[in-house]
Amino acid sequence: MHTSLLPWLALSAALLPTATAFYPYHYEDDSTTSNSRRTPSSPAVANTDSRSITLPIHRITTSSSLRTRQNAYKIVNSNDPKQANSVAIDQDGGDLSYMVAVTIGDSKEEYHLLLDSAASNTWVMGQDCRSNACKLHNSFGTSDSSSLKTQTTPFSVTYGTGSVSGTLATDTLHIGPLSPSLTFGLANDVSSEFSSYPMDGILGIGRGTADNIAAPKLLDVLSTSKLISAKIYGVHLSRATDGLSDGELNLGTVNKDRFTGDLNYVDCVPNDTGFWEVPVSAASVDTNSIPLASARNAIIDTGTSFILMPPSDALALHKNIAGYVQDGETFSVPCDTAATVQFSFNNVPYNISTADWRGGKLSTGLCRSNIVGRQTFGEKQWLVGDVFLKNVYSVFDAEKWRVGFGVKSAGAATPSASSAVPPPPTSAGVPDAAETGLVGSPGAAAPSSAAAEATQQDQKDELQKGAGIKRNAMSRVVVLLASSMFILG
Ligand SMILES: *[C@@H]1O[C@H](CO)[C@@H](O)[C@H](O)[C@H]1NC(C)=O
Ligand SMILES: CC(=O)N[C@H]1CO[C@H](CO)[C@@H](O)[C@@H]1O
Repeated sequence: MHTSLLPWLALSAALLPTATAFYPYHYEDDSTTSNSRRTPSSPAVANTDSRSITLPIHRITTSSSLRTRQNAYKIVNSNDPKQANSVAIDQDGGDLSYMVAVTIGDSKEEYHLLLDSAASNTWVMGQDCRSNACKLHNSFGTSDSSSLKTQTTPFSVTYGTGSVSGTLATDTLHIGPLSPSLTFGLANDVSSEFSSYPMDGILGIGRGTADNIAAPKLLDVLSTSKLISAKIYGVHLSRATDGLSDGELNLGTVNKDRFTGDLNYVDCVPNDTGFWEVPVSAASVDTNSIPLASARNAIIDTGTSFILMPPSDALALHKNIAGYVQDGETFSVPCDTAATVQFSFNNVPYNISTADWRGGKLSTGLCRSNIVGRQTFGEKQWLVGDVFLKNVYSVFDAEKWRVGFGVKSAGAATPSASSAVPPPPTSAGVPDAAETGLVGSPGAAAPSSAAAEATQQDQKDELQKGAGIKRNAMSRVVVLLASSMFILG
């Protein structure tokens, strides 16, 4: 994974301005390869009774040697939501990947699928997949579920650095208390980049209509099978440092306990992309509004970790942060900055707390900014991901094609600007395959033998340790760009 940035940029540029789905984004540091953080040969036994500890997911060995695998990716599970028709949103412990655990058919195995609001493709790694990424993850197939109906219809999703392809299949998807029958992709070929992320597949909850998986979309299926009464969902993302493990996806209705006051609904812009794309009425740092040449839109994407905007916009924003330093498309800022970044929708301002947009500490003594200067799509489009979404309760309304934002209720803690500088979320870096023999998740600290005993305090301790790893100033950026060239035409 020690690929230089330029090829990535070139690839992503070549794909512009096609639509995307999945845009996890993390910094990669040269100095962070740490063998000690990974002991893939001795995974701890998962305590499958608890939803709130760090679980190494353990693939149960079956007949085929191909399937002798052990999934040691770190997942921080959230508690089961109290509201009906809801499911926990888990994460990687570093606020980079938000996932929903599902089971499929009569399989007892859990699959963690990345929650992707920017596309409607759903796929899971298949049992016949021989790609390295599949060997490292939980895979699914006919030996897992007797109700699985496979097809020969191929699907393919092309990413900036590779692709996922396979064939379609139909089975019952168990998502929280709901069990729709869904046609999804069974991936037989998965590019190596997926070795770096904990998810076993992707759960597409975008608005896309044209799509490379030619089957009814999850929201439509839930609606037509009368499992939900409205095509709407609400998202509350957990913040790892809050330690609340309270991420939740509310299907068919919103969770009124998650926000105060009314939802601020913003109509999606006319589009042909299938994005949840809404106009940004203003952006500011503290009280300084950021001068923008023209109106900007935000693509609201749960599958994107950070906030990506065209370079000139990112520069204009950071110019309002005292002491910022630009390094190509990335920026760093003094770690003690108290600047509050605000995005307004329908002229209602939403704070992005400092602890969210300000990332981990670099060896320069500065901290990264999680707002990156990269044009992902059009020059007016910002890709607004989890760094923002952690600060609001968000509602995706496919009945009226609008996105609602709610101010989070007390109880959903908001870190103050003065809270401790968070450790770099990718403290493990991406392990060097040559050294570890395994390419793993950026957040995939190998679970200790006492993982079954792990508590949130343990996780915090581990994160603190990660913070102590010497950082290399010249961090690089690794991007997995999902193109919907085939998805959205
Ligand atoms: C947003 O940030 C500003 C500046 O720090 C602060 O004055 C204001 O109270 C914050 N608003 C909310 C709702 O937290
Ligand atoms: C607001 C909105 O949803 N506009 C359009 C988005 O794109 C689809 C497909 O082209 C249109 O049908 C919507 O009207």
